[in-house]
Amino acid sequence: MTQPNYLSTNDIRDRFSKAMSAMYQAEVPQYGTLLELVECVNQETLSQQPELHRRLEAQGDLARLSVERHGAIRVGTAAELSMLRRLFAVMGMYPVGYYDLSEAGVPVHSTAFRPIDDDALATNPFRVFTSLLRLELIESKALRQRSEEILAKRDIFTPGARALVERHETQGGLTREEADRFVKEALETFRWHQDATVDLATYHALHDEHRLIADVVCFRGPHINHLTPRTLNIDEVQRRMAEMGMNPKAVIEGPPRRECPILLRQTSFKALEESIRFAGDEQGTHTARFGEIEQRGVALTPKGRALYDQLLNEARKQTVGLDNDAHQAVMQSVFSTFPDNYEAMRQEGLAYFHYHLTEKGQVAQNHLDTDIEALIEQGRVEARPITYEDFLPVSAAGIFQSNLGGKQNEAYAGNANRDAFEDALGAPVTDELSLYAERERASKETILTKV
Ligand code: OOG
Ligand code: NI
Repeated sequence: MTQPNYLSTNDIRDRFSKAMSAMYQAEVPQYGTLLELVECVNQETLSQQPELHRRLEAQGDLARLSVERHGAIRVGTAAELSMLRRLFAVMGMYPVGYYDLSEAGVPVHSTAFRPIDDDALATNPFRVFTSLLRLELIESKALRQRSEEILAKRDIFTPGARALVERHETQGGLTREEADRFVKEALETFRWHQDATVDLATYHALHDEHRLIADVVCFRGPHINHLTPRTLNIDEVQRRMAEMGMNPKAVIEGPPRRECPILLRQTSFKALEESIRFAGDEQGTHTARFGEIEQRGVALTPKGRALYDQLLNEARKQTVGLDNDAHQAVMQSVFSTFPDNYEAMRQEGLAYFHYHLTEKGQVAQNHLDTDIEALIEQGRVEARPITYEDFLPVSAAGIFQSNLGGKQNEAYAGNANRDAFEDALGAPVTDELSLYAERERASKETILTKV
């Protein structure tokens, strides 16, 4: 229980995500343009699709849509990652899911810090995809040691942020005044720095191994590298991005366009080359920050996810080198075997649903039926798709690569190590599928106590 004089973790997260969005807008003006575009397309989509409007409103997705963002950061050490875990906990964000990017040739593994409860997600589902650099995968011992030395010298948190995290832990919350200070101090960790901590030669040596290593090691902190709004029509945003002077990545990642969207579709505009002052007053550039958009659909069960993975693999053999239109056409045809209708997905156990009483169901209490299917048939219970709140490793790899100049290193592959990640984090990551299953189960239980 939050004490009455403490601000709720939901409020702190909401304030922080808005402050982060304002900071990124000031840092990367194109992000502001992207927000406007997404807002405009969302309004158009809602007025063209009244049924979608009704459903999003009923399930509380409409209110959160305009604030919904995810960000991404990359850190260099276990100490940084575990301190981030404590910092995000102040905002009610917890590590969910393990993503192995070594498979895609990127030397990191990741989790997403995000809210978990229905209420928290409905208030503001702000998530941060957080990657830990895996220096152990770098072949050159000299480079590895040099990186470790550089990272050991930095503290990515302000003393004020550290003190407030501790205060939250010992007193069980933060007062309004403390929360305001916390938001300000915590934001510092994610700020962009035009000054690198190393000289240009060191930067180049690390960059030659992998651009990501340079991005993590050479700066004072884990600058937020993108902040992603949620759109209701990603194909339309992708089309208009080019018209508005943004340079979109070639294809939209994830499943194809459908009547009933599943999981997550994503695209981004390419990273910007920015000028950097290196140690010894040398000028250079670094490319890290980009813009991204996402469209979210229903969360899939293990069975649905297996079907998705199988179809994605089939399609990948046929989509190599295709432009977006051709890519989407192949995806559409391969995915035609994935039922595109919520009732079929529900009947076949492919997706998760939240069950709730309809108006009719609320009126007609105390009847004997305790069978959910019968109640649905009688119009007393409705099943709403649960929105997917997580990420997709193959899509994430595509996003990394399009912004890392396409360079990948196959030598990194086959190195999933969830135990090592959890050791560094100082806590286990929660399995994302168990969270959806639990929300579905709890919604059924609530109904059965009411009928
Ligand atoms: C993270 C890339 C992954 C997503 O939306 O899948 C990601 C990064 O580039 O640091 O953000
Ligand atoms: Ni992203």
